[in-house]
Amino acid sequence: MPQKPIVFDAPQPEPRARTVEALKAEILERLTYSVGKDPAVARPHDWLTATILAVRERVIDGWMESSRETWRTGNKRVYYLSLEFLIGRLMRDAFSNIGLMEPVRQALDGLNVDLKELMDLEPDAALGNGGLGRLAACFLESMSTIKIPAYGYGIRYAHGLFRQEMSEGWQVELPEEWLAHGNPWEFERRESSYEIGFGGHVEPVQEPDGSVRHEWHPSEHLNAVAFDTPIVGWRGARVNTLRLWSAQPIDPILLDKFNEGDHIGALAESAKAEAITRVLYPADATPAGQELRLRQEFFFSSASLQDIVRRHLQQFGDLGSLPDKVAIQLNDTHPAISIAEMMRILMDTHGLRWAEAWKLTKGVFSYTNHTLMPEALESWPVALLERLLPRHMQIIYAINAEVLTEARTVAGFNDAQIANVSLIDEGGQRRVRMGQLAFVGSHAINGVSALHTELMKKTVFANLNTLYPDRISNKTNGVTPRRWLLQCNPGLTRLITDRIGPAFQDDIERLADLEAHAEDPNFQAQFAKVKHANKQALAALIKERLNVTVSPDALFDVQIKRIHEYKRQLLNVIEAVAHYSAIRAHPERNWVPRVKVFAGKAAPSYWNAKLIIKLTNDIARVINNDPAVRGLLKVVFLPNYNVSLAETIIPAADLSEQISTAGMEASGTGNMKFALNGALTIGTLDGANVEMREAVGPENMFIFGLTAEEVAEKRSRSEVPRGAIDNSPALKEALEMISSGVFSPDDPNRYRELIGGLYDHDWFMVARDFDTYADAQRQVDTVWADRRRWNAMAIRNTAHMGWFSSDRTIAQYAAEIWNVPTSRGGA
Ligand code: 26W
Repeated sequence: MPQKPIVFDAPQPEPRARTVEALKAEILERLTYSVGKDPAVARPHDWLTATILAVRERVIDGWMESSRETWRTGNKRVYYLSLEFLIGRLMRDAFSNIGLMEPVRQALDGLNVDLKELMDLEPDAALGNGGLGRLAACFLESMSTIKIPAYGYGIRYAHGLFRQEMSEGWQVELPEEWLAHGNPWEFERRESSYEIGFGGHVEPVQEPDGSVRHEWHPSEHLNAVAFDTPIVGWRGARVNTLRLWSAQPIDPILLDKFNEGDHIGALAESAKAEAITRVLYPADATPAGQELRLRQEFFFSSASLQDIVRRHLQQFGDLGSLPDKVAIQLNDTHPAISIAEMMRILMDTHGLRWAEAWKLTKGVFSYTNHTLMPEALESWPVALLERLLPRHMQIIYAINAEVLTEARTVAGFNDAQIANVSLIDEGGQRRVRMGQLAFVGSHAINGVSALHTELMKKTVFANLNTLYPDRISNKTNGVTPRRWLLQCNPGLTRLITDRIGPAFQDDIERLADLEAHAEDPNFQAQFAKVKHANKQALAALIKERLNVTVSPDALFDVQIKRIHEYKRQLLNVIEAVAHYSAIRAHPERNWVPRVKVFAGKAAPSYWNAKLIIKLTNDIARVINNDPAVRGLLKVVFLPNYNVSLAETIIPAADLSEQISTAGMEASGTGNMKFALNGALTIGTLDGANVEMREAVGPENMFIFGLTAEEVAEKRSRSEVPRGAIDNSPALKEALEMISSGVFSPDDPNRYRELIGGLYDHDWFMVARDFDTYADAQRQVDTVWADRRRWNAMAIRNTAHMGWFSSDRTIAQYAAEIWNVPTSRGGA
């Protein structure tokens, strides 16, 4: 590999002007010369492309500067490896972060084009399923904001998460086409392409010094081609790169075959290669377990590591300095095969000895765990790994031998403990456990909330934690306040700025200054007015999408997230039924008008989750059309939940539902976004809810339900939930209504089994948490009736969410795991 050091003495262009006039001229120029359209006939999509291209040039100025600086200083780089990046739209984010939102709006005004209309046209990049993917996107933005030289590495899926439509209340999945109009944000880097192999065999080669080197001869080859997207930090602090890999065949067409007349066969190889990056797996809690998924994982891990090692050698020339210059964060176990791939690259390609390679590997890697659910922990059949990645399987065995020796000799583990830390699960079909691999190959392992980290130490990684104490730490998740406050809620941003000044925009913990204004009736009125306007916008959207009329004066009660039994949308829906029945039984009472808003996607193969969507829609139809309810309760399910929809819904929420079975939601991040926007939380003591309660004060949150410990205890006794149902007439009645077909007259048995599960085992504690949940909801009504109290609580929620910024989270990773400096200090 030729190592030519890079010198930045080539002539550089002048940075682009940022005035309205300059932007206007350039948008026109891009429209004409890049899009190839006459302004007279240009369509909105053409204007969108031209506008992004014009602003993009200003982004590029910062991008080049950031990259040059890292080459010049030799600072350490952080690499965030994630199979998912749930980016959403980039336009408002980028424009606002480089401070060009207003000038662009004016420039477009001058061209008679409406910026808002263009923004709505931009596709929402859904290269992720949910929390884990969105966290990766928030982290990228924060790394740029606090000036960490960083790359995100992932896959450029041709089709992101499926589009959800409703057909008679059932979810149907349609392919998602985010690239249909091209993607002006990305740069294809044909020159940055790497060969990726699969299959084949391994040959041991005797070296002159007597040692044995292994040569992997894959039977299949394909290319990984890089596509780069610039990620701008707040006020353009820094611009980092999101590098997504696309799979391409080495030979697009096999001419021999074609000439023999096998036209389909000639293209088959190419289709097989491209299949790897065609679609995102839509399951967010159960591993797909399919070969294609493992191929995706290895494909992007290998391409990323080859790129990282190439860059490192080009700049520093030796591999020994790898841990000083490179930090690689594994976002869950999806990229965990990187541990073995790094060992292979260091030993087989660069000739390092095992001990040295292992030391360097552990020095660069760290791993974040996002879930404890046993069914969500990835493992691969040994036979599959052996066939697809024979060399990696050898390396995994060798790592395992080393770990098990240490466990026996140093820690004195017994057989059960040995079996528990082993990388190989020997129960039944032998499988490689990716969590164990990620753990032993990393110098730091973290959970995503205080509770989750503690549970991690006590459960999945208990023995590994004994063997390698001090590797596990907590890094409570955060969200970027730019997207989740400044951009999505301009009304509130203006109000806060008027009240406490603009400093919070650069130091979000200054939101705490709002505390002093929480009881001010004047400020409360303004705060409520902003919320009301946001609710009007949401009401309009609900009318447009569902043709349901809701009043912005009602309490907006919102649960938006992936549909999963542990997240307990079912609990919420059952409570809605009980409430419905109470309103009908007691029309004379002073009911608080409520709108229950739901949105979220179910994994296509997750039957119960899809049934819960159907149930919500069935219940909505009955309740919304029952004149006896007099509009006091409305239920809506908004289809096709995505980042953009969240940006509209969250600022309009009064109440945020965070009601997972305690111990099951690793952190949650929606919880933080809602509270930041002044919604009150009704929730369990789960994930980051626990820390939010400490931050805002227990009196400003509605906490209910079993604790994680109580849940574990009840499960271990496999106690039958009958009592919970028999002792709660309201629950009993609601369950009977649902299971007897009140909401499904066309198929009265539709929900029998679903509800039967609650009588049977109630794994998710829906029945056992029902009464305390319903009580908490009535408590919510009481506080809502005292609007001054409500508003004060809402303001306090916003005031104390500053700590839940992803800038804080990333600063902690930087100081405690990556050992890199940031513009916030530390390290
Ligand atoms: C292999 C299949 C699979 C795919 C994705 C299993 C598990 C996942 C993720 C761990 C699912 C996920 O998004 N987890 C969420 O991560 C968020 C960010 O840390 C947390 O806030 C959520 O609590 C957690 O559910």
